[in-house]
Amino acid sequence: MNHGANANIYLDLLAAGNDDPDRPLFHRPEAGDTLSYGDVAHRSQAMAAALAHIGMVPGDRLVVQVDKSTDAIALWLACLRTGVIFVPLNTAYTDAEVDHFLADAETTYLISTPERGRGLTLGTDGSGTVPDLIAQLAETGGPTPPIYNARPEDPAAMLFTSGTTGRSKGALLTHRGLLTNGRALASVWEITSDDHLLHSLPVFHVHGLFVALHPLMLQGAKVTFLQRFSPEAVVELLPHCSVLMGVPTHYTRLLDHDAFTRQVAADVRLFTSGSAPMTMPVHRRFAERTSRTITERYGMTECGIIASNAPGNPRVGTVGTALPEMKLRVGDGSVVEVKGPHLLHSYWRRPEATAAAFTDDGWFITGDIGTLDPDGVLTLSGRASDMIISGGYNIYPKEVEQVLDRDPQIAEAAVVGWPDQEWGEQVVAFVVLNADTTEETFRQPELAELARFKHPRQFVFVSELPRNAMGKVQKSVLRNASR
Ligand code: MCA
Repeated sequence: MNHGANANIYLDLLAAGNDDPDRPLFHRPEAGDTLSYGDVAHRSQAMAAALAHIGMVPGDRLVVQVDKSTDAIALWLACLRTGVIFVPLNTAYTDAEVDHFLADAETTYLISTPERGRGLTLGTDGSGTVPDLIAQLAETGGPTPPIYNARPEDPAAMLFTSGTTGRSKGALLTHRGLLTNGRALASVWEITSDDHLLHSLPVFHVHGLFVALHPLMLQGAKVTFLQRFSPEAVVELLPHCSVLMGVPTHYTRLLDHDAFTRQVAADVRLFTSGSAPMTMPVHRRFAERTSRTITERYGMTECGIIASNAPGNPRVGTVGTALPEMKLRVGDGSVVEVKGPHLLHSYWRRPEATAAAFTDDGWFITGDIGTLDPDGVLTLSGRASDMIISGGYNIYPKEVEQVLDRDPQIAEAAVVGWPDQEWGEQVVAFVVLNADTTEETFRQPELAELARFKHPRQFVFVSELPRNAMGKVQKSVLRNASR
């Protein structure tokens, strides 16, 4: 759609409501109601007025750590409307972790849950100081700010990621990048206004917030919006839906649930999986149970979705071909490199990190290892970095090691991922104890500053860590110790 000079993706995401404000957008099974495109536009407009009221202006960063709700989505849309950069954070992050991100984003604007009570608050049920402010402004009839006139390259959101290096950086994602990615996905996945997505992903990551929602909203389609993933809820609601997007852990949990049957999956035309590799046994079990295949796709916070299989005919074990407008190649050390309009603008205030993330000829270095077949089909085989992916969450070993190294019982520690049936990988800490600590006296280290999903599930005691001639810990030896 052409909105004159304004490249704000807000206009595209809610365009379906222009002619038909009553068109359903979010069906909310927990609340037992449905919000239309018009309702969501109205709510985001009221939230935009609230953001303007507290003094936020285009380019300001708003850190948001709230539980999943349609109001959280309205807040994302409100940020687009006002030109404020939306910075969503995992709800599992501790206050210490959030403080780090606030400092890095150079902002004091924070919206948290009513339970945490930090900054302004937004609950899942219309509670919190943000809804209170909206109600107050509605009474006093304050002004509604105009829709921010965005240039295509303006940042819309900032998502923290450690890329391949392990140091947290804010990836600035642009209006153009999000729009081209959303449109490309709608095209490759053949999303139409008749589609109905079952949404059970968290909305603080690119996957649940952009990959899942945008292609559907751009097409004026409908979304059944679950507050959290549970196999029971998915089994109940899936028969009414045509699309399900998940991480491999969602699919293993569904397969472990007897009520997930062939009938439940029968009318779903597209199952996608990403954020972590799907194993062949899970693909096989899924096909046996449902006679359907899971469409794997490949993405990254910095790039959105890079490659995907097509619905219906996925080449199982591959992540498909590059999306329209994206280019793929395999560079030095078999590392996958990409180019195209979806890519991040830059890392927030880190020009060196931005420069280091690209090759001299302008390709983004993903850090994933892969091969391209002559038809351009990409198969991933691993990562160049030590990053662990557990249940679709990225975990950086260094961050955990730094906390373990401060424990007086520990001389040194090395953290790796071991294969795990449910989580894909689980966090394992190899620990060399100090002379005055034994395996018997060892107590669980103090890890309270780290989100719980980063905590080691196992401690393995060793007398020394394996090192190469340069003195570098050989993580591959520790990873292979699980076999
Ligand atoms: C929760 N726990 C975890 C994880 N999630 N442990 C390891 N890895 C995890 N991912 C732990 C909690 O710390 C807690 O442990 C216990 O599990 C229960 O927590 P709860 O929140 O109730 O767990 P859950 O609801 O069962 O969550 C599991 C989940 C969730 C549904 C698989 O992790 C999830 O939805 N993951 C999707 C992630 C995702 O969307 N990633 C996209 C990023 P304790 O009891 O010890 O406290 S990647 C991306 O965006 C790119 C672009 C891409 O390609 O998609």
